[in-house]
Formats: sequence, C-alpha cells, structure tokens
Amino acid sequence: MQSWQDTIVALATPPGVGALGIIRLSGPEALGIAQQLMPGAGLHKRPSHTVKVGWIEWAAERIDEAVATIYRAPRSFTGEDVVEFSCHGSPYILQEVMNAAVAAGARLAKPGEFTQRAFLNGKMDLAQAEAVADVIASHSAAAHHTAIHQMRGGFSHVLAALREQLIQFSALIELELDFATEDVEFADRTALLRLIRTMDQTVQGLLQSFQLGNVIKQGVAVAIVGKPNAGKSTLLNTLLNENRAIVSDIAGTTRDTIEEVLNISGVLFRLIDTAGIRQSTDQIEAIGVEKSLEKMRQADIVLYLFDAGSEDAQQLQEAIATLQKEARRFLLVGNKADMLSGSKSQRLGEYDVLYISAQTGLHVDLLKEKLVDLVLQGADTGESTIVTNARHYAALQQVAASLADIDSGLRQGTPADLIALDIRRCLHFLGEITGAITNEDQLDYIFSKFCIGK
Ligand SMILES: Nc1nc2c(ncn2[C@@H]2O[C@H](COP(=O)(O)OP(=O)(O)OP(=O)(O)O)[C@@H](O)[C@H]2O)c(=O)[nH]1
Ligand SMILES: [Mg+2]
Repeated sequence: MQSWQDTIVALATPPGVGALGIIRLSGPEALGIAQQLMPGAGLHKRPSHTVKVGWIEWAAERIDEAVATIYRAPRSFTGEDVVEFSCHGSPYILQEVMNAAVAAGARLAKPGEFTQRAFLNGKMDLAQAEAVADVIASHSAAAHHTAIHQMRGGFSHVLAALREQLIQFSALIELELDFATEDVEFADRTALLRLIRTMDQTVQGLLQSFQLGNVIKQGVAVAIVGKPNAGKSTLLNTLLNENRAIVSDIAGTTRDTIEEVLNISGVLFRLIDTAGIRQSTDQIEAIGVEKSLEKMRQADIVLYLFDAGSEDAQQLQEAIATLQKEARRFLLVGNKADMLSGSKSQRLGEYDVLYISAQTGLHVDLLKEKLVDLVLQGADTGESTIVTNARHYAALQQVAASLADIDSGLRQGTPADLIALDIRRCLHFLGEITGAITNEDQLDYIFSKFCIGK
C-alpha cells in the first residue's frame, strides 16, 4: 500500500469537447495541489463541502476560470481529501490542467483507483464498489435498477444475514462439541439441518438470479430464426422501426447475422437477424446457415418465425423438436397474419403460437410484451437481490458447495470439529464477495476493469 500516500488526478468526465469537464484530485495533498493550481482562492483553508470560483494558473499562464468543490476527509467519495475542478470542456484546457496537477505533485490515477480507495477506506464494501462500475455502465432501466440496489448495499445485506446465520450455526455446533462426551443424541441436529437448508435456499436463489442478472446487464440475446422468406429481416426492421436489414422476396436474402440493440420497457435486448435455415448448395449461404444454428444455441431466447400461410403442421413439429434440443427458451411466432383468411389456432401441442404481421405491425406490440415477460418471468426485480457479477457467482457456488458438505456431514454424523472446517470455508467465500477477505492482486484485477476517473 505504498502508493497509498499519493495524490491522484484524473478526468472524471468523458474525453472530448463538452460544456464542462471535471478534473478530480484525491489524496493527502489534494488541497495543497489545488491551492497551487488556483492560487488566488485560498482553497487549502476552505471548509468541506464548499465551492469557490477562481482562475487556474500554471507557470504564470492563466489556463481557465473554473469552480473548485472541496470535500475534506473522511466526508468524500474516496474517504480522502478530494477537490474537483469544473472547467470549460475543452480537451486542450483539461489536458493543461491535468499536466499542471501532475507538475504540482499529483499522479495520474489508474482505472478504478478512486473507487478502490473508497473501498480500502471502508466507505463501501467490495460488492458495493463493483456496483459503481455497473451503475456507470448500465444501458437500461433494469440494469440501472439492479446496480443501484447493489450499490446501496442490497446484496451486502443479504450476505451479512447469511454470515450471521452461519455464526449462529457454528455456535450451535460448539454446543454440540461441549456435550459430545455425554454421548447423547442431539435433538438440535434437526435445528442445525433446518438452518443449513434455509441458508442454502437463499444461496440457491442468488445463484439462480445470476442468469437474469447477466442478461439484465449484457442485454438479452434474441435470435430470430426460421426458414428463408419467413420475414425475419422484416420483423427486425419493424421492431427497430428502421430499415436496418435488406428485405426481399428472394429466399436466402440475409447471408450474415445482423445484431442491433433495442430497449423494450426498460429491458435491453440484442436482436439477432439470421440467415434463413435450409439445405443449400451455395457455399456462402451454407456458412450463413451454420452461423444461424450457432446463434440459436447461444441465444437467451430464440424467436422461431414461420410463414403462417405456408408452413404446415408437420414442418412445425420438426422445428419444435430442433428448438427443444438446441434452444434455451423459445417463442413460436407465425408471420404474415395479414394474408390469412380464417383465424389460426393459437396453440400447437403444448406451445402457444403468436400470430403477427411483421409487415403491417399487427400484434408486434404483443410480441414485445411477451419478450419482456419471458425475461422477467417469476423474478421480482423490484426489491429482490440479483447477482450480476461473475466473481460473486463463482464465490456463491463455493458457498453452496460448503453448505452441501455441512449438510451431508450432519446427516452422516461427521465429528463437529470437521464440520467446523466447512463452516470456515463457507465464511471465507462469503467474505470474498464483500471484500472482508481479499488479496491485493485480486483487488487490482477487480478495479482495473473500471474506467479511468472512477
Ligand atoms: N404479407 C406479408 N409479407 C411479409 C411479411 N413479412 C415479410 N413479408 C415479405 O416476405 C418476404 C421475405 O421477407 P424477409 O424479411 O426478407 O424474410 P427473411 O426471413 O429475412 O428471409 P431470408 O433473409 O431470405 O432468410 C418479403 O417480400 C417481405 O416483404 C408480412 O407480415 N406480411
Ligand atoms: Mg432476412
């Protein structure tokens, strides 16, 4: 932690021209350096949480008239002295101010270093610190919502409760150790098992939320697949409300996959238009078909689109068989409903079929609703905690594994001191998530994934 005494500086706003650009200093010398940069303002003597307008000067050169905001330790984001200069947003000015700050003794911050300091100074735990990156990166209401929940400590509360239960559990085990010599059968065994099972339920719930958490963060991949000419590209265009993909009545129009993002009711979707699937002797088209199949396997949701006027029940059954095998979740959508004379059955065996017209837009709103429902199915994104981070997921898997070991240990009458080892393992992995247990390399890795200035 030798770098710890450094005062760091970074541009906190995006690079490029803007109305304002903010440069942030943090560290023991933040006020002293700020005073050197804005000599007329007496910043080093000013109280916390105040602002002051003044000229930034360096080497007898006036650089910019700016506003300095002062946060004194520990009442700042990092827990250290922090000064933020709001300058005019010219890349030249901002670069000059940064150069001056470095000349005055600051060091350029590494990615995530401000948040890392906030963590090391106990301003937040690791799960909260990681949520800062997610809040900044969130592209949709749902992603934003989960990240904010986590940043405010939602996830950490759940983990703290688990820790508490585990400690309660180990107290009961100790009790058991004390009575071990008396060779009595413990009624409390059942209580212990019950406690472990409740904990396991929480952990399993968190593990299951990861798939949802991941899609909320990355966007839900929806592959639109089907036979040539089913209207897949037309549907993509209608959903996006723009002529993104080429549409024609020539079968095999789309050769490569086309991917675009779309926000529906606060959930981010990645729509993937694919080449129509059929046997083809054309080499390029065959590659496209292979790619479509691959996209189908990777997608979170497969939207199987078929021409309701021409695809018969036999063909559909074959398609369903493939989907059951290859797709995680799928929707059956009959297209060109505008061409149908009578009404079509809405069910196909056990599956619902939605009839739409990609061309006229008929029932496309229903399709959008269905997509959102499918993602949020059963999940109450309101106040529930959703795991979005792969690191947390891996640690939770270890927690679950230790719980399983404790469970089987209890049932097989393993000596209590061995069970205590599993408890320690469990506590260790819980601690890894919140940062109670970490090593420096791991921390550097986590924070290096942030952007500079955060
Ligand atoms: N009547 C009607 N025609 C449609 C509808 N959707 C698409 N079409 C027509 O169907 C033809 C094929 O549409 P595309 O969107 O290119 O089909 P595709 O599934 O992307 O085809 P490939 O890229 O070749 O696999 C075009 O002539 C479209 O105008 C619809 O809802 N109703
Ligand atoms: Mg197409």
